[in-house]
Amino acid sequence: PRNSGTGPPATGPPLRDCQIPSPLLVGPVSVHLSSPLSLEEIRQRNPLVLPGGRYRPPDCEPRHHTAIVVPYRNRQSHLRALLYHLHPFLQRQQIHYSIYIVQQWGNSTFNRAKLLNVGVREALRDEDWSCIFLHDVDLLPENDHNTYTCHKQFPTHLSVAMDKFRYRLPYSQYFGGVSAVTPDQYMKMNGFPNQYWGWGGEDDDIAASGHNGVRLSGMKIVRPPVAIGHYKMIKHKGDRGNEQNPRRFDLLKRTRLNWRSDGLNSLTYELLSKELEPLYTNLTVNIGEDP
Ligand code: UD2
Ligand code: MN
Repeated sequence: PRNSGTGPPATGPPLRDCQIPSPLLVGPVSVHLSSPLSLEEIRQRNPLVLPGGRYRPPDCEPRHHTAIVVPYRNRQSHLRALLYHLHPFLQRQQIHYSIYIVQQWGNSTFNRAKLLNVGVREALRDEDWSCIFLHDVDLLPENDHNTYTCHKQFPTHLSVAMDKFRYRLPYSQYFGGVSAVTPDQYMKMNGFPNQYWGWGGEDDDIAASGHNGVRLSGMKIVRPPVAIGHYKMIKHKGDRGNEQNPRRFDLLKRTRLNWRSDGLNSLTYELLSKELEPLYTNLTVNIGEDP
């Protein structure tokens, strides 16, 4: 069907499928980080983006439906830089997409993985997304051949070559930064762990614990070629409220015991608001605090 909820009404003949690869791709793009534009200026440059940060290609039927989920607190300038780069990037890929900013309410210790769980659950209430991206706010993709779509069988790790790691994979089980799962893969993993408060470990919990990553339950991780998976990370210091988690090493030892009971099936939170901003859907959520 032409419509899955948010598109314009179906009138006239059906659209033809979007071409693969998209004819709009340009390959490497230079990502400059100096003084990002205002949200209003970014909105003006992306006139086809609908409230909530939604988009579908106007002249072909998209083959991919991707929700971008961003864990977030207090990173205004990074958010502007991300929206500035990501909207045109995704439009060139001719994907049907929406951007969700999952904002942790209050001052308790930050919990990236739990925010991701909230984002996945809330995004799937909106739409039958075929792919869900888990995206740090400070990472900007530098090549639009790195498509924001999912592999049918296996979780994908996209940010394989970042400037901060001198454009190499830092270690083979690394799963941080930008990754993607289908809803099925996500269910199979029982989502992400909810118990990692503060910086570190939560990404390794998925990929690096034991043989092939127990949480991956037999799945492996697929990656784009290093030449394509280039990202710039906006330079930043550690945030207040996201200090290194000293318990991460102990938690990682227990993944094998815990993963079936800690994740999607144990997720609790209170959604405080959901606002359809011009360039993104803003979810403000109370996820509690480190017990
Ligand atoms: C690395 C990983 C990241 C995650 C983290 C450990 C890279 C590029 N990324 O990021 O995926 O595994 O280590 O937890 O290696 N955030 C806020 N506000 C805060 C704190 C964090 O919005 O106050 C969000 C934001 O989206 C940020 C992400 O959490 O990009 C990760 O935090 P970080 O950027 O401080 O950590 P970093 O760069 O070491
Ligand atoms: Mn970062």
